[in-house]
This record gives sequence, structure tokens and C-alpha cells, in this order.
Amino acid sequence: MNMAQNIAAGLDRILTMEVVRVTERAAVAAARLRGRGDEKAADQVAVDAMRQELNRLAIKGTVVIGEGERDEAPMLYIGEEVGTGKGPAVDIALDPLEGTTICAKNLPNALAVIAIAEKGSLLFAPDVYMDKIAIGPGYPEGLIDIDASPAENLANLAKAKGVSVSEITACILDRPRHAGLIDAVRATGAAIRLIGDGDVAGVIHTTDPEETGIDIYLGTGGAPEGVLAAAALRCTGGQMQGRLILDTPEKVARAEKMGISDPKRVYRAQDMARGDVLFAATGVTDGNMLDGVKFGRTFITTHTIVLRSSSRTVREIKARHQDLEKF
Ligand code: VTB
Repeated sequence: MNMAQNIAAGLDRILTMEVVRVTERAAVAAARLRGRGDEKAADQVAVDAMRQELNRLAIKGTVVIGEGERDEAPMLYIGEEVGTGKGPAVDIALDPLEGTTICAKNLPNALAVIAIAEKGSLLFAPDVYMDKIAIGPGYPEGLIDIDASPAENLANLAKAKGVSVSEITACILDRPRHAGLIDAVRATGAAIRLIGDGDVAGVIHTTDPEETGIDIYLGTGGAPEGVLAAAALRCTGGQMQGRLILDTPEKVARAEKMGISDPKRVYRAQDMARGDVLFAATGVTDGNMLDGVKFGRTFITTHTIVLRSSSRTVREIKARHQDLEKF
């Protein structure tokens, strides 16, 4: 295959393996600062490490979801060109440390994450909140609806799973804004796993309920995190809907500038991440799906999940790094 055919056929398969190094490297850097109470420092080292490794990839990449606008984020800002420049043109969504507070407190499920997609196929989401609902694979399309009540969604899910609602667990960010949602879910008899941060992991956890104990994700979190989670779901299967919360004229205008003409649009996973998508996440702290980085005397171990939408292959890569110099 020549390069043009390769691009037409989707992303280069080799990238699926190469991308693992990018999240591994960021995770190791952040993990060194686990439990130090310094969120900024942990984030900064993860950003530096991810950027260095990303710039080794043979891609012509553009960051579309990153650390922020150019004037507020010196590295991995939205619009930054990354990679060697020799390779396929791709769009990139990343979060070198998803769950900075989790990492600073050494609590579960902090991740280093990245999604790489064909040019023009990721939603340019402004940094606002997004209302989200997600379930894992194996359910009929349309089973959940962001506009239905939590009771209806939970009842439909329980019925489709063949269990009672009391056997369903919802994952929700522990925030005062979710008080009403939490009451509504509890009133159904369902259980809730309240998480402090990390709703990318929260959404991904719905894809493997046996392993994680999570059946459904509900509530509002960051819109950029919504696009990252959608990219993962495109690869694993599962359903997600998200709606940007554009509750001020300023936010509507900001979204418009990014090409969003309908402020009330409901995006499905396949609307937020279209085409061929790769997704990788490495555990920083121990979590429900991924182990955190372990520092041995002579080696470092990392645990990564790497996914690709076109093949739907889920790879878990446990790496033992013995050349500690590179970290
Ligand atoms: C979530 C969570 C992130 O932001 O998206 C959340 O997944 C939403 O914002 O880890 P609030 O903290 O304002 O609720 C994070 O907590 C941090 O990016």
C-alpha cells in the first residue's frame, strides 16, 4: 500500500502500537508525583512527557482537544502541530493527566489518555460542561435517551440486562450540581458510585460492567472529556449521548466560533468521534480497569488499553520498562 491508499484505508495500523508509548510515558511522569498534593506539577510533567513522545510519532498531527487555548497553555494547546510531520494528517484529542486531583490524592482511576482520528473527524468541543449518558455494548440502539428521566433510563437498562433496577450501578461525579440527579437515581433503588473526578474513566467503565461494576454513566462533566470518552466508546462499542451546556450568550458565541451552530444538539459517540479512531489510556493510579504505574527497583511497569474503531480490537498492554533512563 502506498501512503495515499493507506490514509484512504484509515489510520496506519502501526500507529496503534506506537501510540502506547505516548500514554505510557505521560503516565510514568505523573505517577512519580502521585499523592504529593500538587495537581499542577503532576499535570505539567505529564504534559511535557506526552508532548515529547508525541513528537516522535510519524504523523502530521493537530491537537484539537488539548490543554487549552494557545494563550493559556504553552504546550499541547488547541491547534498545536505535533508529530514528525512525516506521515498521515490526523486530529488528536488528549489529556496527559485525566484526574489531576485523583493523582494528587493518589485515589483510583487517574489516566493518561489520547485519541487519534482521521483529519476533521473529532468534535471541536469548547471547554464547557457537557451533559452525558453512556452504557456499554450489547444493548439495542436507542435504549438510553439523554432527554428521558433517570428512572426511565435505569428501568430500560435493567430490563434489557435482565435484572432488577436495584442490581444496576450508575457512576456519577460527586458534585453539588448533581444533588437532584443523585436523589432521582437513589429513588429507583439503583446504586451509585460517586467519583471525585475522572469521567473519561467513568464512561469507559460502562463498557465492562463485570470488571468495573458500572452499568451506566450519568451527569455533567467536561465537554473535552466527553469527546475523549466518545472516541473510546466508538472502539469498544456502547452508546453515549452528550449535549453541550451553553447556558450563557458568551458560551454560545464561543461554541459558534468552533463551528457549533445548534447549541442544543445531542451528539452520539459517532458524532463526536467519526471515521477511524485510535484510543489509548495508561493507568496512573490503580483503577477498576487499569493498574497504576508500579516502580520496581530495576524496572517500571505500566498497564495500557489501546483500542481501534475499525477493528474493535481491545488490547491490553502490560509493559516492563527496564531502560529507566528514558523516563
Ligand atoms: C470532569 C472530570 C475531570 O473535570 O470532566 C470534571 O472527568 C468536570 O468539571 O477529571 P468540574 O470539576 O468543574 O465538575 C475534571 O474533574 C477535571 O478535569
